[in-house]
Amino acid sequence: HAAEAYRTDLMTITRYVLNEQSKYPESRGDFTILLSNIVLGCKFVCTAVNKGEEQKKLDVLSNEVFVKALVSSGRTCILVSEEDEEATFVELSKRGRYAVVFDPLDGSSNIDCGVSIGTIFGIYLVNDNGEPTLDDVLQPGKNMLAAGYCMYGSSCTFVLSTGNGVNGFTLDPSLGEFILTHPDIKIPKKGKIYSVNEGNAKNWDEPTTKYVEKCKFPKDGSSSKSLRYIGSMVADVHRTLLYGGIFLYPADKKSPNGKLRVLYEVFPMSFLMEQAGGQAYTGKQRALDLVPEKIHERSPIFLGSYDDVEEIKTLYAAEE
Ligand code: AHM
Ligand code: MG
Repeated sequence: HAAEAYRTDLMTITRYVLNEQSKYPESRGDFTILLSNIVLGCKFVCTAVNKGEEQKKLDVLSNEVFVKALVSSGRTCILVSEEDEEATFVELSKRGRYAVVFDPLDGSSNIDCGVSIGTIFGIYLVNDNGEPTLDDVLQPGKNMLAAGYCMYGSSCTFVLSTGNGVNGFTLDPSLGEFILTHPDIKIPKKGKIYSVNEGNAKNWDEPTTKYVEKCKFPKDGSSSKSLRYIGSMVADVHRTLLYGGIFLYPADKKSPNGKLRVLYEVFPMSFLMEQAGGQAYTGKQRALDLVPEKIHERSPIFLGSYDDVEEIKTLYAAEE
């Protein structure tokens, strides 16, 4: 087992990224520095979550920690956070080549009952001629250079893709380091779980309704799927990535664009799914092809195992 090999030869996340970057002769080590600042923010949030801080405080604290760590890294030019209405443009003296989009603490309504929550992020490389503008982040998700999340659960897990597969790292609290524990994660081609807020069913469109009906009452002799829904995207997506199946946050009559945000929820998770061999679809197109017009834009999303997402695509195609 590959993870076993690292028991004494500790593959920390920094070492992993340095190895990856050494494949690119033009690499200047900037990405490694940027990522270690994201990791620092995640370690802070992990500790704060474990101390049992209340939601309001944690939301604000987490955002501040990430913004400060990212700006001081000297490697960023634009930041988009779910917590801030406007994008942050980094002052000239601290400016670097990367744009980072993130949700510092997603699923935070779950904090007070101890359910797993997480940080989600995506990274773009920005053209460094001229002033950075919003257009530098209003790019399709397929242009992301890297994406990931950190889940604050029974252990603290960091899942990362730099566009070359997906790897999972677990925080070793005694070392204060994320160690590679889940090398080269691949999502099962087909799963046995569907994950959706069924309380919204009365407002769903036809394809979503048909799909969920099929999960429960399959007519082709296959067995029905199990329903698992935590209501915390990082936890629901993490389970989907490891066990397979499908996660849905569809459009409905009340929310025609669903609930989840394109830049820092839909894109990073779609990027990871594709990198793990799965798919991500909006109901109209491949999620990573979407071109956002606003930084806090929302989109419906269906992501997970290749075959399961293929089924929902077929149902939407039949509608047209
Ligand atoms: P948040 O950014 O306000 O925390 O909301 C996002 C969360 C996701 O983690 C989760 O997938 C979704 O909201 C759950 O929504 P719902 O409660 O409508 O099922
Ligand atoms: Mg969120």
